[in-house]
Amino acid sequence: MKCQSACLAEKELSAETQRHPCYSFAGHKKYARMHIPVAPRCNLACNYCNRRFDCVNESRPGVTSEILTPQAALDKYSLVKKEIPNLSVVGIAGPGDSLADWEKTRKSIELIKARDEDTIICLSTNGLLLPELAPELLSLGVKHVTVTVNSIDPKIGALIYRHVRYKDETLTGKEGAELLINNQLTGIKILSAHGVLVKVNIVMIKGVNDNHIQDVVKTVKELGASITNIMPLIPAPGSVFAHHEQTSNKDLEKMRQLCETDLPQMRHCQQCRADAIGLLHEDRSAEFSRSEPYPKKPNVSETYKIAVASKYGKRVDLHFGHATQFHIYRCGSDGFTLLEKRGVEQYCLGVEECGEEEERREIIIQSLADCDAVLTLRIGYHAQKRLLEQGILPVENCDKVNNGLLFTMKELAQKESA
Ligand code: CLF
Ligand code: SF4
Repeated sequence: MKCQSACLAEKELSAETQRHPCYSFAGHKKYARMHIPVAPRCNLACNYCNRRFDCVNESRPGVTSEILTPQAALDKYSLVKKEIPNLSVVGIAGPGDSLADWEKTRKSIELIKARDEDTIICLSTNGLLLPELAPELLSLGVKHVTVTVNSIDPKIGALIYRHVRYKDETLTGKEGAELLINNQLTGIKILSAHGVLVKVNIVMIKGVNDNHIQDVVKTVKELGASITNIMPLIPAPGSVFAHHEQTSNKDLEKMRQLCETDLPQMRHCQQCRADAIGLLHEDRSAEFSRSEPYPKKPNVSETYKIAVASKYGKRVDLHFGHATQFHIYRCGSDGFTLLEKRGVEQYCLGVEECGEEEERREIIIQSLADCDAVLTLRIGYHAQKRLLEQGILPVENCDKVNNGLLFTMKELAQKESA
């Protein structure tokens, strides 16, 4: 895989960073990370963000994470560490900005460091507060920080950020973007000069900053950043860029190739959730999500048919593309009834080898044509789009099936009343 040669050179990494699954390509197959969702607040308004979802700078638009107090995050960490001994990193990636909610972030770091000195602490931030908080990060021993820098030109920044909230003032347009960019670049310089490995995330937005990304990479390189992670724009429903074209993998890869002459490129990013747990390619957050009491029966007038991607019918625990069968439920005000378990592999048998992703996706979608909604742990942008075109609502959730069904019914009822 290309990344093997293009990521940070393994032999040059410290023993600690070799255990970091995002910074080390080899490490991502061996070591797990856990995100603790302790920081819900944010001080920016990015046009690709819908605050119902996790911070898009490090995550993808998905299911809003539960919020934990620092103490609850420590308790959860202790539980996860018992179950996943190869857990090496605790990351704070929102669901807002880790520095905008500094007190909670700081407390969480202190608690986890006191429990396990060897656990690597990692932060992701929009960088607005970096210059003032970098000294604290250094004294806490944080050595891995991700900063999202989408532009170094305030004119372009003004197209990406609606406003910047700084010291009780709200700045807009070029003025806001200029302040943000200055703080991001100053913060990267301070951290890098003190031995922190700074990863810079860049959201590639077609027609907005795509012709400017090489300049961003060159600039952050000069300031000491170690690696860049160019990520596609995934349009979030309800955001300003909701209808903006999604960045294609082809364009993304072209850009990474251009930029890797300056800095190593990360290619194994999963754009994970703010409460992700496990190996990067094997999210186990559903296993550790808080058990909510069984919800009351829904108060809806309609009856819905909902397809659920679930291994055993207990939790919503499968990605749309990985599901070989769906549990089909009838859902109404009288509760939920399992109608059938519908295999999707059988729908693929007629297509030779069923190897084409698009073809397989289409077959699955057609097999669910009688459903009102599809409930999955995760679902890709194109599958979501196709389902919506068919009048089927895609819903992401990582709870028990019953709770997920209730959530989906509310979403369906809301859609109808909109
Ligand atoms: Fe989390 Fe980010 Fe730290 Fe990794 S994730 S705060 S650097 S521990 Fe990793 Fe996930 Fe991609 Fe982030 S795969 S979204 S790059
Ligand atoms: Fe949303 Fe993250 Fe931007 Fe804040 S920094 S507005 S949470 S994408």
